[in-house]
Amino acid sequence: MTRNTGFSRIALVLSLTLPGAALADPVADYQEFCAECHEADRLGGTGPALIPQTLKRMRGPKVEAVIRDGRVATQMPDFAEDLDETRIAELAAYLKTPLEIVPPWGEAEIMASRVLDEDYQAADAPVWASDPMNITLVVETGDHHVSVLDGDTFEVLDRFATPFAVHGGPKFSPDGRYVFIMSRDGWVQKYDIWSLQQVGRIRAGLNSRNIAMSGDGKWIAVANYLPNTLTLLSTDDLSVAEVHEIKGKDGTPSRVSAVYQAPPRESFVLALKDVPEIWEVSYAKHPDPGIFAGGLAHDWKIEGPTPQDTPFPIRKITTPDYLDDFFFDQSYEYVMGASRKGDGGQVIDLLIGQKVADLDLPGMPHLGSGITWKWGDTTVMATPHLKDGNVSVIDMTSWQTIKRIATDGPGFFMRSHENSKYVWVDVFFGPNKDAMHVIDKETLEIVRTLHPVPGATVAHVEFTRDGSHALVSVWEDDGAVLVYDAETLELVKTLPMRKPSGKYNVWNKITFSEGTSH
Ligand code: DHE
Repeated sequence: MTRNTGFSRIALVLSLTLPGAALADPVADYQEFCAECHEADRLGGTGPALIPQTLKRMRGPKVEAVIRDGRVATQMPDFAEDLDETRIAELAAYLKTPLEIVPPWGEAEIMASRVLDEDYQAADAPVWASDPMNITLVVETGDHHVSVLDGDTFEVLDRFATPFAVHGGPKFSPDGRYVFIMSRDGWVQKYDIWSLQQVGRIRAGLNSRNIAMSGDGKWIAVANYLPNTLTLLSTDDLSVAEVHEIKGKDGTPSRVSAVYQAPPRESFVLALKDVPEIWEVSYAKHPDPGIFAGGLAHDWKIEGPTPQDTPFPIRKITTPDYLDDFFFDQSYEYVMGASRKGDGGQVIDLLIGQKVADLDLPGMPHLGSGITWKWGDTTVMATPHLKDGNVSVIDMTSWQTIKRIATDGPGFFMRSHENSKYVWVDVFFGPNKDAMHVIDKETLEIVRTLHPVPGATVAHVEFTRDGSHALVSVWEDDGAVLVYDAETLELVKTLPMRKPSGKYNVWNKITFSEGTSH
């Protein structure tokens, strides 16, 4: 049990000085009212972890309001009758203080968290008659579920519970049969789309960013903030293949900003948040010894490894600036990174391991949702800005910004499809959050702005396999997925959903469609 005695002392001082606060002892209140579901160490149990790393990231009502009023569509009850406003405020403040001791979360602890469903039965073929390549998943953050949609009829084939607070894109196995879903509390869930059943789940980190699937479909890499590690899981049975501690070349520990796969390079590439380095982790059968010193072929288990060797050797590249999020060109040679300060970017050539260009990218671009398309005789990459109302369009040959498209406010997500002449971008923040811009890929002009539900946030778009329909989230508790004809931009169907966020089409994802994020 982690008892934060420092906080108890503060609580004692407060209780002696603040009128009406005589009984406030947040540590005791936590143990009495919260620990049963969130565990004595605040790292989560049936309820999520109650630590600043998780709470800071959660959108929606403030912590105080959740304690007082409960959280709709979850098992979180209201404590208005048990706790007065002072005790609620102090309890919320306690939850926002970092843990004094982060418990070890290595291979043994991760493996102990693994649950494989006993009643899971692998089907020989899909138990439904839809096109397996046109299945689309909808993450419903309102009540932490995923809906499995037939991408032709838009019928819901299944709706299953996910771990609390899913973040980032789920990753499909290369054949599109399995999907792996990550939550901010570090849980990785494996679900079998053919049999519509969960296979199991494992807690790969205590607070995590995103996951990546290896090109050969054998490994899942989990980027963690807490602890400072990268966890590699076998996709087969979710067992731990390796836990890499993340420390820069000078020994500074670091969080991982994001990890993505680079299939032609047979590697994962990750950016470090607290050290100006990017790492390349090879999962190749025979990693190039000139680049990945200490690497072993993957049949190492048969041969027996020597202790200093690893089947996932790492190459570390020092970068001129810290990278936050990043984006690959279609050849996976170049990494386009956004600076942590959000005032620019850089291009790193992975072949030579050096910066080759600067990017004019102010306004905190959200590169993780950038997309590319052919434009004249070049390819452009476009990304929304999180801090101002612009979309930057960059020529991927010269690395120059060729256009900044003014939008009605900062946006989060962009999407297109090879068969569509339009790019869709949302206005996630501010008074125009109910707007969705449609941009012509050729003229780079906004040709239509949709306001499907006045006042309601609309965000994130995914296309069907053939690009004929665009699915838009009405990101509200009583929300919906709106299905548009992608050519005429007419609404053709409304699917009620609980605060839908991202949507992910099997085909677009496993073929790395240029109109979708990777
Ligand atoms: Fe995300 C993807 C980072 C906040 C919803 N977000 C990503 C990815 C990164 C990222 C690096 C790409 C990972 C991947 O798909 O493998 N997100 C960040 C942040 O740094 C930021 C700004 C702050 C943070 O909280 O960590 C952030 N993200 C949010 C939200 O507040 C969102 C809107 C709501 C939520 O559920 O947390 C949110 N992020 C998403 C979604 C994706 C995502 C839905 C997947 C988009 C896709 O189409 O692939």
